[in-house]
Amino acid sequence: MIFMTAENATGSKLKELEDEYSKTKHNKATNKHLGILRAKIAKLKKDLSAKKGHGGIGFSVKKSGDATVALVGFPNAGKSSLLGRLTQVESKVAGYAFTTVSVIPGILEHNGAMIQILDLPGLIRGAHAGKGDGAKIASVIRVSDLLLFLVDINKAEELYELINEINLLGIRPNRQTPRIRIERHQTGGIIVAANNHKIPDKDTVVGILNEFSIFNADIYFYEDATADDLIDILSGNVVYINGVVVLNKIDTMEKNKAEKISNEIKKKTGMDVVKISAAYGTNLDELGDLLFSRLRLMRIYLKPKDGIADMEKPFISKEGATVMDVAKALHSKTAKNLRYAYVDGKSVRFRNQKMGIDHVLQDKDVVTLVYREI
Ligand SMILES: Nc1nc2c(ncn2[C@@H]2O[C@H](COP(=O)(O)OP(=O)(O)OP(=O)(O)O)[C@@H](O)[C@H]2O)c(=O)[nH]1
Ligand SMILES: [Mg+2]
Repeated sequence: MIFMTAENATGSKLKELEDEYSKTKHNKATNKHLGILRAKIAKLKKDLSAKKGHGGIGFSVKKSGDATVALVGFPNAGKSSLLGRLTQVESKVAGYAFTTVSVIPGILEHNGAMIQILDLPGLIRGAHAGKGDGAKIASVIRVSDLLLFLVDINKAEELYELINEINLLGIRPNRQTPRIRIERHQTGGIIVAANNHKIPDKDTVVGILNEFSIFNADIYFYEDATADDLIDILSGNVVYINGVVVLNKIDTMEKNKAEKISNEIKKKTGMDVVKISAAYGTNLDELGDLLFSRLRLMRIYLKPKDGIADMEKPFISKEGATVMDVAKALHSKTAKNLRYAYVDGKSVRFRNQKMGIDHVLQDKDVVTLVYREI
């Protein structure tokens, strides 16, 4: 006699739905059906991961520094070589695949910022379906601030497979959380408000909501959205992280050819692309600049009231930070006594302009904080 656990039953139901999904032809007539199938699949996955629980499935890694970047790539792309070049950390490099088997962190110091770089095992095709260490790798990727897609320029087309795999793991590079709001009620059915935005037809929206056991709700779309965007919001375990593309091993390719490949990727994906050689250390400064700006970091130079600014050691802050944010990060207790600041740099029109505590600073501003005398 074979006993089936609830988890097993959900798993086989999932397999059944995935099979049906892959067998169904995609066209206008099957759109709604496919949308609802995807919703069913997402709901089952959500139930499954809730049962398993998230604790303990990932590699353990402690975040440190001002921000964290995950190296994402197929085996042999050169992730460990790059980590070794960017940081002082040595991660085993070898001419065969699957050399790295756990997470190896290093710190890149660039523009005064400490950027944590995580070397990860190579991702493989089918990782989302539980092949290799997919789930563990995904758990680390999910908590990082930026994805660095590393591909061997000789196999540049693998980038698209890599992005696809990442999407299937519930990670959406270079996307924002879809602006959809769902207000649940006791009665009244489903009411859709889309204000002329392009969204799936009402039947599909209702069908998807029903799959997640929502039968009474007002749903507001604040922008164009697809059935998948709605499913992402409902399944609640999708993350939105920016990514950059790094083409490695350019030492093995003629310059014009490499340029052409890089331009094509830029055009197709809209992502920033840097060409490097991890083996020879080519263009690593350019890569550091890109990481710094895509992490939305900025340098603030602090100047004492009657002294000179420390141009060696900037205070690292996040884009959008105000004078008050900097004061708080420096010293949370004295921040309440902050009165104003003198600011020099891109965010002001005059030199040493007197600005209020809500003034938004910019990269490389020189700031003198003035506190109330107590
Ligand atoms: N020519 C050339 N070879 C490189 C470059 N970067 C890495 N390699 C070689 O590519 C192979 C794989 O490098 P690794 O750094 O181990 O690759 P990985 O992505 O960490 O591989 P896994 O840990 O197996 O996923 C090694 O033989 C490296 O010497 C480069 O810029 N140019
Ligand atoms: Mg490696």
